[in-house]
Parts: sequence; structure tokens; C-alpha cells
Amino acid sequence: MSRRLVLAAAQLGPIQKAEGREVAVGRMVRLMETAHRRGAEVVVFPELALTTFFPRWYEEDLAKADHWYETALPSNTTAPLFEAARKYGIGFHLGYAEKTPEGRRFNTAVYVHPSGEIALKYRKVHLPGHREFDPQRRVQHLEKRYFEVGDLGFLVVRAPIGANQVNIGMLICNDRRWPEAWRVLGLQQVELVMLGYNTPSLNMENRGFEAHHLRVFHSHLSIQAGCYQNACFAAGVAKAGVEDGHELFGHSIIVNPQGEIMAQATSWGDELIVADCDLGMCELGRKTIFDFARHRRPEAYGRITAQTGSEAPPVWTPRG
Ligand code: CDT
Repeated sequence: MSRRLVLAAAQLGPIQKAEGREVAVGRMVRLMETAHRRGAEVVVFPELALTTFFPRWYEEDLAKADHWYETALPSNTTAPLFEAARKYGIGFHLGYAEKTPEGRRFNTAVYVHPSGEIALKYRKVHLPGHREFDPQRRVQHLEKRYFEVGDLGFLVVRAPIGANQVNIGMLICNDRRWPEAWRVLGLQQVELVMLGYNTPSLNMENRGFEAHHLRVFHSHLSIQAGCYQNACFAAGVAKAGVEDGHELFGHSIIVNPQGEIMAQATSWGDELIVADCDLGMCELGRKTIFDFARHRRPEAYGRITAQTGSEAPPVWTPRG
């Protein structure tokens, strides 16, 4: 019997610094209504979906940044998302800034079942950017200041979505560029990777020119390769458009296990894209070219976990 999943990626247009969470939540509820009308069983929202991408703003005193974080889910402000999920029978993925009761801060995502229960939580592992104010940069990217490295690993859980049990995993933004992260999910037979991102249209490090179009190309390349090499679907979902004067690219996509783009956002605003996913497609790769049990050679991969930075190779010189 075929296992089909109607998957929606809900791209969000910009959220300005001055806007309250209720504005974003209202827009997200409208996207959930649209998703329901279009038959979706799950909606994936972007990274840090409730606020502007605040790591672009430097705050000397971390406590003064507290207002960007959620201390509970649901809260009064986020409750409408949970109500919409229950009303429409749709699960949703939400990226948000988490502050724990112990005061720890993470860039976090959850998958919420229509019942309102959290079936999976993930805390971003690959934090890009820097910790201190960097005068060389055109725009700051202070994720290393505002978040700790995620401590939950790359988990996969088999959870109900619509009529199916689906192996779901998560990555957040910069994680998508690291094949190791995808492979850890692949080793747990992930079928659907939920992945939100906030990526500036321009390289802000000011250390050389990177063409505008390559930014989107590298994002798609990473997601498409991750899906193909791990025989899974992914929803890669952007926050897009000009936020606080700084442009984030959209181009949200849904990708199948062949690495093909099934649906792509065409605007830089709030936009829902939907794809009808045959989960059985995950089996072909898993049983043939990426049959890990038959073909992987972990004894040759020692450097992957033993080493962080790259090392220069030995020098060979011809004898004669
Ligand atoms: N949010 C996030 O992880 N963005 C990064 C931007 C990298 S530039 C410091 C990304 O990899 O898309």
C-alpha cells in the first residue's frame, strides 16, 4: 500500500524588528488555513519564525536580548498555532529561540502533533557567524553569541503525520551545508527532514565577492544532495525578503529522495508550497546505491569524527 504524505512548506516574508510576535503568528495561522484547504497534513515553518532574525543585532548585555526567546511552548502568543493545528488536524514544525528554565539559550525547532504534543525537538548544532561584534562585517551574524551548540544530537523519531507513521528528523539552516549531519539522520532511516533557514542574499563577511545567484545555488545544492544521498524528502523553508533593511533569500523548496525539486517558492513573501510525497520513494535509494549496510566503510571514515579542522597533506616530491 502506498504511503502518501501531503507536505506543505510555509515560507515567511520578512518580520521587522519592531513587529510583535502576534503579527507573525497571525500570518502563520493564515498559512495553516491555506495548508488545510490544500489538503496538507504537515506544515513546515522557517528557523526563528516568530521574530526578525535578531542575531544580526549586537547586544552587549545578553539579558537585554531575553525578549527574543521563548521560555514556554505554547505561550499566550503562540497558542493560536496550537489551536489551528488541532482545528485543522495538521502537524507543524516551528523554529524559535529557546531559553530554558536554567537560562540556557538554543536555536531550536519542534514538530508539534495536531494534539499539541511535541513529538520531536532539535537544537541547532552548526552555529555560523561569530560571538563578538565584528567591525569588518557589513551585517553582524551573532549566532555564536546568542546560542549554545545544540545538545540533543540529530534525532529521528517515527511519528504519526496524517494517516502515516513517518520517520522525521530536523536540521536548522547552516546544518544543511554539513553532509555529516544529513548522514547521521540517514543512518536512522529518516524519511522527511524539516529544515528552516534565514540566509542573507549577500555574503556579509566582506572577505571577497560571492555572486548573488550562488547563494541560492549552494542552498539548493546542499538540500538536494542531502536528500539524494540519504534517500529522504526535505522541506527547506526560508524567511525571505527585506528584513530590517537586509535581504534574506527565499527559494524555499520541497525535495524528493532523487534530489529533485518538487515545489519551489517564487515570491519573497508569505507563500505556501505543497507537494504530494510518496514515502515509498525512500526505499529505492536505501535498498540500492545507498544501502548503507552493504556499502558504507566506516573504518575508512575515522577523520570525520576524530578531527575538526583540515590538515595539510604530506608533501610528495619526485625522486628523479
Ligand atoms: N541562519 C543561518 O544559519 N544562516 C547561515 C548564514 C551563513 S552566513 C554567517 C546559513 O548557512 O545559511
